[in-house]
Amino acid sequence: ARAIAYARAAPKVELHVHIEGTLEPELVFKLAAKNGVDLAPYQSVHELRAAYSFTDLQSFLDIYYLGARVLQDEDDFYELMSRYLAKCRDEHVVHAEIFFDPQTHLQRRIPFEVFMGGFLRAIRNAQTEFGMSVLLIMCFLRHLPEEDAITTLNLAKPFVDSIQAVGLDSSERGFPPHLFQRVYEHARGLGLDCVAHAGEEGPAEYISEALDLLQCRRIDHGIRCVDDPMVMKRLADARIPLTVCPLSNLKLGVVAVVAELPLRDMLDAGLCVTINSDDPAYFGGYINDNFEAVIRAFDFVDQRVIHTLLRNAIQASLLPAAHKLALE
Ligand code: ES4
Ligand code: ZN
Repeated sequence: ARAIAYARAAPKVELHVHIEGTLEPELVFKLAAKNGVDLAPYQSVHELRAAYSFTDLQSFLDIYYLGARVLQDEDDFYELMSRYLAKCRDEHVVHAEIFFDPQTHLQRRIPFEVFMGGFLRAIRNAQTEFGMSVLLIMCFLRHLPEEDAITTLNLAKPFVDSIQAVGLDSSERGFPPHLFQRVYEHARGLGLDCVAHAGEEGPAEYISEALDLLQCRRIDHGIRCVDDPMVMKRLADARIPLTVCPLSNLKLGVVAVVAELPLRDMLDAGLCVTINSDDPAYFGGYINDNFEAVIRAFDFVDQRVIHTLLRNAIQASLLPAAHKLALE
C-alpha cells in the first residue's frame, strides 16, 4: 500500500498515450449531441461503456475509431487534449509524449490545421498553467498503405516544428514495420525521431525490424521481446526503452492477468522498462492505475523498483539531455 501511494504521488513521465484513447464516453456523447453524430447502436454513456469488453486489439480498434468520429472542430480537439492534460496535472504527470492519429481525422475530411490547432492551444495552456511539458508523436496507421502515410507526412510539414517524432500504430499482425521504411526515412530527413508499436500482439521479429529498418530509438509495448533472447540482449545492450502498458495488455487479452507480463524477466535483463497508459478511457485507468496494477501483481513493495521505473521513463523520453536532467 505504501508503494502504491508513493507511485501515485511521485512526479511521472508518460510516454505511451493515444490522445484519441483518452476520449471518455461522457465526452463522446456530449460531442455527438453537439455535432449531430449518430452513435448507433449505442444510446447512452452506460451502453457505450458496457461495450468496452474486448477480445483482442482489433475488437478495441473498431470501437476506438467509432468514438473518434465525434471529434469535428478545433474546439473538440482542444477539449479532448485539455481534459487529458488536466488529468496529467491530477496524476502528477510532469511530462507527456502523446500520440495522435492524423489519418483517422483526415479520412473524415478534417484538415490538419483543425486538430493540430486544437491540440497546440491546449498544450500551450497546460505549459503555462501547470508547468508541464508535452511532446507530440504523429502515428501512421499500419493497416493503411505506406503511400497514405507519405501523404500524411507531407501534410504535416507546416507543423513539423510542433511534432517530435513519428510512430506506427493500429492493427499489428500482418502489417510488419518493413512496409514503412520509406516514410520513416522521409521523416528522419525532416529531423523527426522514430518510434513504433512492435511486439504487442506481433512477434519479436517485428521489434528487430523496427530497430533495423525504421531506426526506432524506442519501442512501444515490445513485451514479445522475451520470446527471442537475441532481441532481448540487443534491447539491453543498446538500452532501447520499451513503453509497456499493463492495463492495455490485460484488456486486449494479450495476457490473462497482469502478473503474466514478463516484467521481472525484462527488468532482470536490464531493459529500460517504463509503465504507461495507452488508451486510458477504454482500458479502465490512467497512469496511476497502471502503476498500481503492476505493484499489486508483482508485489513490488520495494520502492527501489518503482524508482527504477520512474527514472527509466525520464531516460526514455525524447527530451533534450538538459531537460531530462531537470526532471531527475
Ligand atoms: C492502440 Cl493498444 C493499441 N495498439 C495499437 N494501436 C493503437 N492505437 C490506439 N491504441
Ligand atoms: Zn499504443
